[in-house]
Amino acid sequence: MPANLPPQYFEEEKALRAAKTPAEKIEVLERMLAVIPHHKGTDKLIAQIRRRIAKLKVEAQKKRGGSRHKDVYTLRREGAGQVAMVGLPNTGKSTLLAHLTHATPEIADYPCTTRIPLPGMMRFENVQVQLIDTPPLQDEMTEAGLFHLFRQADAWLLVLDLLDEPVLQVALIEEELARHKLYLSSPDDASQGRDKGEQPAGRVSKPTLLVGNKLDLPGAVAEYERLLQEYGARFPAVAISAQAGTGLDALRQAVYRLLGVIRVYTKSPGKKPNFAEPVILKAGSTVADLAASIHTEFLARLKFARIWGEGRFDGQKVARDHPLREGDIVEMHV
Ligand SMILES: Nc1nc2c(ncn2[C@@H]2O[C@H](COP(=O)(O)OP(=O)(O)O)[C@@H](O)[C@H]2O)c(=O)[nH]1
Ligand SMILES: [Mg+2]
Repeated sequence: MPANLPPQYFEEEKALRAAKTPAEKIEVLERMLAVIPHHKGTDKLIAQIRRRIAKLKVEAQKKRGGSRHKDVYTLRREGAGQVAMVGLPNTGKSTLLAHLTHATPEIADYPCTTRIPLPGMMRFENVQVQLIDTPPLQDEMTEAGLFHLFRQADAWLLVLDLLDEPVLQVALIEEELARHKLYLSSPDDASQGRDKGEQPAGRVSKPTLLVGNKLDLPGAVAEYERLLQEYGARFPAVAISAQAGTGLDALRQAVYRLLGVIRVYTKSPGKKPNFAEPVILKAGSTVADLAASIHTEFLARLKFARIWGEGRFDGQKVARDHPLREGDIVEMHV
């Protein structure tokens, strides 16, 4: 056993002994990986845990009947980011996915129609964002894999039924997620440097948007106002009717903002930029990050860039560490 493991590691060891199903064990092992410091002394332990996860995944699949070739809770990220819906039963998650994407989830007025996650691509302007419809959160019935999915996503949409005590729903969701060391993060956390995604103690916090749904029903507006009073200072929020399709443009925009990314456009000298295909980068990225996202070799050869954008001289020559902004057009010179 390598020295200097944090106390959280030993907490997770206890949790591992208590875990029953392969999926639960996988979740705990993943949290362990998140708290182990990376250095020479821990290489072996990390490798061991990874092997154990791999074995458990095979076991978990066999348990489900072996017919499924992949873990339904692990979805490959596509587009500008992966956003998971989180909510109690019947809040309108599947209706929302059907309205925003080409996916065709099952929708019904009884709980738990959605049993496995379903992804779809949502368009916002010239960007595609991956939205994932999920089974509802509900106490012991929720499969551990769902929390794995939440942990992997870039951001969360809390889909709330405005006519069913939305304030209470947020509190319940927050409590349930916290049990799995998952936390809702506000834009404030990010600006104060508190939100680093993976934090110590296997904690993960994700940018969260509150989505008050069923705005078409009487009484919904007043409930939305109560929700804002309670949580409006902590989280961005939108009110929508997934069924009637109202408020969806504001929702698309809010989802894009939630991702904390910027769009930039590349161009070749003497040519027009390609506005149809933005390059998506984390906010705060530099010219060098852009070059690296294209090809590592390209980064090595990069000498300087010219930039067009708001608050810049057209074609201004900048160095590789120059920070980029939303909408910048960049011409790279090698
Ligand atoms: N009035 C109204 N009903 C909605 C709205 N969105 C969903 N519903 C209804 O709420 C029920 C649950 O919807 P569903 O999308 O299956 O919820 P999920 O369990 O969160 O996926 C269905 O009967 C939907 O027709 C909405 O915006 N307004
Ligand atoms: Mg559903």
